[in-house]
Amino acid sequence: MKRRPQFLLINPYIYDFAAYDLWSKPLGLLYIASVLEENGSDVKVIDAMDRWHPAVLRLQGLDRPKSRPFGDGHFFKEQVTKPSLVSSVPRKYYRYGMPPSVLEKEIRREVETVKPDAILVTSGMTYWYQGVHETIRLCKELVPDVPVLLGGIYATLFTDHATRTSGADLVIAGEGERTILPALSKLTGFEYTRTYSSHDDFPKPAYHHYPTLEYAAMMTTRGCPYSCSFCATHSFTEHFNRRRVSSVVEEIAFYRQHRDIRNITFYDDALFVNADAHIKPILREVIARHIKVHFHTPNGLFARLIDEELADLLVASGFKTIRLSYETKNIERQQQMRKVTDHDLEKALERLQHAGFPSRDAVVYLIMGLPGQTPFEVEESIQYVHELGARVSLSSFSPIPHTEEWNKAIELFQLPADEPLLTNKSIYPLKHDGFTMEDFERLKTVATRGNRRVRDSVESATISDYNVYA
Ligand code: B12
Ligand code: SF4
Repeated sequence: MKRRPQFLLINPYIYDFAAYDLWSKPLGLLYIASVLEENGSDVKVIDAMDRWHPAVLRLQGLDRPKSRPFGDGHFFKEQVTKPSLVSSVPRKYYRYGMPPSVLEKEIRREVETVKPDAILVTSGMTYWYQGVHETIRLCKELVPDVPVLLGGIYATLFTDHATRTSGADLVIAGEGERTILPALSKLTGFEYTRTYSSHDDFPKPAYHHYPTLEYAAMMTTRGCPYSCSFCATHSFTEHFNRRRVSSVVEEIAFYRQHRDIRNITFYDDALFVNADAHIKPILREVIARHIKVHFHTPNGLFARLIDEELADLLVASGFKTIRLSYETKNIERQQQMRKVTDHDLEKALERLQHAGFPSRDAVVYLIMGLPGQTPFEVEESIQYVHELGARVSLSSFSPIPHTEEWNKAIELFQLPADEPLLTNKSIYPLKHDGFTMEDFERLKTVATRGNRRVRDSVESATISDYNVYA
């Protein structure tokens, strides 16, 4: 009988100035896990960022993590010395998730039970690459003859850096569901013949690797039809595409019925695009089938696309977290970005309020620190959002490779083009001479104080202030 291929998949721990489990799951790695399983392979997953991991709970003397009512919560963290490159940033630096010694034990246990044919490591934000490199090093120390493959966001946006410095045997950029089988065939000699023609063909992400799951992240679309100057979405998925309504509803129902999941978060970049053919029928079906879940959208939604019907459906189907992209009050910049106007934002908030979602519970994303932007512009934008009765989440701009703003920032601020650490949103501000660090801190305080005023303006605010970026 033929031996089944064995793979170990790892989501590394991270280093950062701040991090929070805002419904964070390594969704891409879980898709790859299920593709491998569907094609006759055995898979083990170690998620070093799982707050429910027994080894991480043991460290803290807990039997369950302290989550908030919707399943989000703080990661386990330990303060560490800042890398010299970022030592001038006046903030503390932490490692979040499973400590390296614990990860080592977990890997050791897995590879001693069954030696894998390959280890697949994912990578999140570009500036989290240290944890990725350390994880690969660990794997190479423990099982030097097992090939390590690296993919994910860092691997896609800094492919050359990852190839040169990560220690992985193979770095694969972009979506992995279609590329992983041919790559593994070549590397291990196993024969995989299956090809996937559309996103609807992909099996459901492999959440069965989590014994306890408080929430699930999902994607109903891939890519985005717009092309904002600071966004790298096109590097992952070239063309926007939607999954079938029935397959999305099936997935939501599955999580509710088979895993008792009550919180679902959408990772889509463009959830509301073609709403009449996509999100509206999905939500109508969720309502008709009485699937009782809370929906959350940590990514900014396109305010212009929220009409009265969509606002009603969002409220009736159980949306609890709604974050809207607005970015700035500066009209010239709004036109440049071709995104959202004041009118769009006002209408969206009005329609949500009318449908029963109070403006004080909506969070509006503003961008801070774009090349050419001034602190005054940001302050004016904050004030405007607060006047509309909504809360603000400030997203510090950081340049991302393969975007228009990256080219501008590299030139303007003479940034080294090959150091992912400097793409951290807490570091870039130091390079921006239009903003001082004090400006950033002051604006964050203005936003937080205003948010508190908005929240406290009515006694029964329902969503707590989780401005993780502040
Ligand atoms: C969802 C999301 C979030 C979520 C959290 C995601 C999480 N898992 O924790 C939230 C909303 C919290 C978030 C926050 C932020 N985000 Co974000 N986010 C995304 C988004 C939209 C989707 C990521 C995702 O999960 N995709 C779904 C899965 C299916 O894809 P995937 O993980 O990439 O995996 C695929 C491939 O990479 C590959 N793959 C993955 N692993 C492996 C392994 C192997 C071996 C192989 C072969 C392949 C492979 O195959 C997978 C399947 O196709 C991306 C944009 C995008 N479209 O990618 C931005 C993105 C990653 N975010 C970005 C940014 C800027 C941010 C913020 C900094 C915004 C801000 N200014 O505050 C914050 C930072 C948060 C922090 N703690 O520091 C940037 C990247 C920044 C960077 N320098 O890395 C992106 C690219 C968007 C952009 N603007 O261009 N984000
Ligand atoms: S910022 Fe949003 S709307 Fe703009 S290209 Fe990226 S995902 Fe699309």
